[in-house]
Amino acid sequence: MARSKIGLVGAGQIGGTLAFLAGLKELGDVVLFDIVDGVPQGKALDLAESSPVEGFDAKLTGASSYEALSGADVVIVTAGVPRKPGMSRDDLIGTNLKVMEQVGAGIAKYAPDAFVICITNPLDAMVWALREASGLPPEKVVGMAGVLDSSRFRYFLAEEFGVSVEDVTAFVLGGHGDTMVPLPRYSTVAGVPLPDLVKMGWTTQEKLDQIIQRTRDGGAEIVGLLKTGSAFYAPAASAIAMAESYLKDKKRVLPIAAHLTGQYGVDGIYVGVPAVIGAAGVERIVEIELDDAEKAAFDKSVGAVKGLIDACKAIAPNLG
Ligand code: A3D
Repeated sequence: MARSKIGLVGAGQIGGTLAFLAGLKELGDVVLFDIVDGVPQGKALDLAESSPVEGFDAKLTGASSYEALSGADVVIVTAGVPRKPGMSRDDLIGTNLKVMEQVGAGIAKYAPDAFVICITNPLDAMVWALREASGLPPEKVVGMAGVLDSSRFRYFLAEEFGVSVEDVTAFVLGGHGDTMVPLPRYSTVAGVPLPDLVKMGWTTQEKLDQIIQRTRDGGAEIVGLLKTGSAFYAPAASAIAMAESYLKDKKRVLPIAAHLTGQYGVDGIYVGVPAVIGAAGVERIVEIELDDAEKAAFDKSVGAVKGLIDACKAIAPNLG
């Protein structure tokens, strides 16, 4: 059986880390594409030279033309610009929307059968634009945000409780970052929901609220420390989990930005919800009942995403 092919559009901080993780996990051959000539080629060669030491077999190549994506099974998009201190994700719209239009056309031409994972910010609007520009089926185009947001939440909770990160699960809904909606009653330590853990004295409501706020601000915390760009290790690991579930038909239930068609009362836009990812792409959206407070927070998040999409439509009326 031929190896799978993974196309990475954008060979920056996240792109390089994606290539390394895809190699280490032997998910398939990797093509790194970027508009800056030399960078994808250099990173691919450097990574390939690590393969004998790490013991993985994968062909890693760099390219400056979309043709290199031909026949890709998975395409992960990080092309565009990241934010710098003082910028919000939404400040990136002008630049990154144009990039999504180019990338969408490239994918439509050379990799129309791929499962596409968008990481470029502002995520929920850029994945919508990428889907529009590519014309691919909505179940084959998704955004990575929830896996990262919930991973940050899980990490902070595991630290607070002094337990393994593996035994902490988290359920998040909504847009990426500032408007994400964590659902404590569906987030657990080994199946015990967070509100029960508060009752059991494992933590206080106040501490839990602080952790939720730190999770929402998780991206900004890293931007503030790095000063030259944004997080890349955890975002790359999160997208690789999604790619692996598709390539191996694992049917993992992961929080992703998915195209909704009426679920949660939302139609025609991308919002973060838990979904089953398997060989067909997004195979099922997990729709739970929300209480009034959760619904209000979710609606606020959806409103923010709609605002960004309207801004995209104003800049690029050909989309949508
Ligand atoms: P960076 O290291 O700057 O890499 C971006 C790469 O895109 C650069 O190498 C550019 O040369 C390349 N590029 C720019 N325009 C094009 C184009 N038209 N075609 C192909 N390549 C192009 O950034 P990064 O890797 O740190 O971040 C990439 C994106 O991910 C940014 O938009 C970030 O804001 C975003 N991001 C999202 C999350 C989420 O959780 C959603 C987390 C972290 C970063």
